Amino acid sequence: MHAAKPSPEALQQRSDYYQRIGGRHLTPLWEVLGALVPPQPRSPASAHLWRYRELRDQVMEAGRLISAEEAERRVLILENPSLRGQSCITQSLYAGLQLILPGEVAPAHRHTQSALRLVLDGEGAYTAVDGERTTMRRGDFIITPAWTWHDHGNLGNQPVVWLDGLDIPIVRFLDAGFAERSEQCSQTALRPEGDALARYGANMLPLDYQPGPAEPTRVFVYPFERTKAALEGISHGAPDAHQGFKLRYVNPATGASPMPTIGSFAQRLPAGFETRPLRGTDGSVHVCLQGGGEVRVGDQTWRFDESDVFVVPSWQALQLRADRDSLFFSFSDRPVQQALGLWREERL
Ligand code: GTQ
Repeated sequence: MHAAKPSPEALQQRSDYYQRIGGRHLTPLWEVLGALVPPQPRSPASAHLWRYRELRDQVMEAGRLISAEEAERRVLILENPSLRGQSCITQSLYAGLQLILPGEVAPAHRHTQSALRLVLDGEGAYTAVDGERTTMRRGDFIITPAWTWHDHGNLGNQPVVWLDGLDIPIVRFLDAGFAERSEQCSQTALRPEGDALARYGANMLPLDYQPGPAEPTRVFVYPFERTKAALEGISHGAPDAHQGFKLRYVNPATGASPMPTIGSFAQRLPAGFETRPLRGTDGSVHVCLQGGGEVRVGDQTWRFDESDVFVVPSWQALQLRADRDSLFFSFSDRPVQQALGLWREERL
């Protein structure tokens, strides 16, 4: 049953009433209920693709205008075109393109926001996380979990560029942000490079190590070599119609996401393969690490090439076509939604 249409007088009375109660910081639910409790997600975010060729030119220009040290982090934020001024790529996630030039240092700091890096370009840089360095190579997935000390440096002779992904909007929403700068610009190495991967990432664990269920992994680098080998190793039989060959990165000690707020994935589509449309409640950010083809989000399509970045808003269907054998990295807030019982996916 639909209610009868109110008379103009009744509408005027209501509007006067809203005005009066507004002065007392009250507002009627019935005027906004549909928007507050929508039948399905209607993300204010847009789909968008950033071409790496253009991104690289823009960030190299920043390299001529400000040093990494002065900037603290020399990063161009990838802002969702429908969320300008909010420093986010989806409602819950931040992405940025970071540049570090030869000889530069991005000084050590820590914050309650969790960060990931996906290395795109150049050789010779490192990230140090809580006293251990890792050399950054293209395709490597590196994490700096909440409240870990981290600094970046470039000991080589090429500019190094990577994509940052952080949970900045989640921490902002929760008003739970803390940060501090270290007195030491570059952390002293407490352990040799490779220690964490050997200790926690070789299908073995230290005997006295008992991580909690939401604890981030001590493995802070997932080398591209290993990811590629895993994707090749599962590439037999028919690819999944909606995802091709896809794996999620995990904390090897728990099977949970490497960090509690950001889920991360690696995907391979064989040349000529086209996925069926797939949508999920987690808006996601994708990077093409190898190959090229076409991406369709809703009714928009783009060509993608190596190192291009694209964002897919919540509940918009994603379809990919690989013209060449293609590899993708992606991240989203899926573990948050799963922990809260909110995550849904639909195969179309
Ligand atoms: O490298 O620590 O893109 O603190 C934004 C905030 C990178 C970082 C960002 C950060 C960092």
